[in-house]
Amino acid sequence: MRKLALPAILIASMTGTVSAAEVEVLIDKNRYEPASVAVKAGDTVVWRNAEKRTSHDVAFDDGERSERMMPEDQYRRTFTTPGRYPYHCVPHPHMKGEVVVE
Ligand SMILES: [Cu+2]
Repeated sequence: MRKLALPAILIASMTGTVSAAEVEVLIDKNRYEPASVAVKAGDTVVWRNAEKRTSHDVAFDDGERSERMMPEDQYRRTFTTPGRYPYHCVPHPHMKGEVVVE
């Protein structure tokens, strides 16, 4: 049986060492879960509103802010600069979370 050569692009994707990760934060019962996540520079954090009927948002101290998220809505932010990124929910100020980028 003749052996087929793999396309170069497939080999590159199999051996690539640069792999940005995606980390999920659920929003449920008026909490971010987990409230604190640690990621590496280049990673993306995805917030998903898992409530049945409550809308939330994600508002960072640095000014970045999601749209109002209805149930099942998602918001994603990619972090390229190391640091601490605290955030809260504007309609529910007691809801707080933090992303630590290493
Ligand atoms: Cu909220």
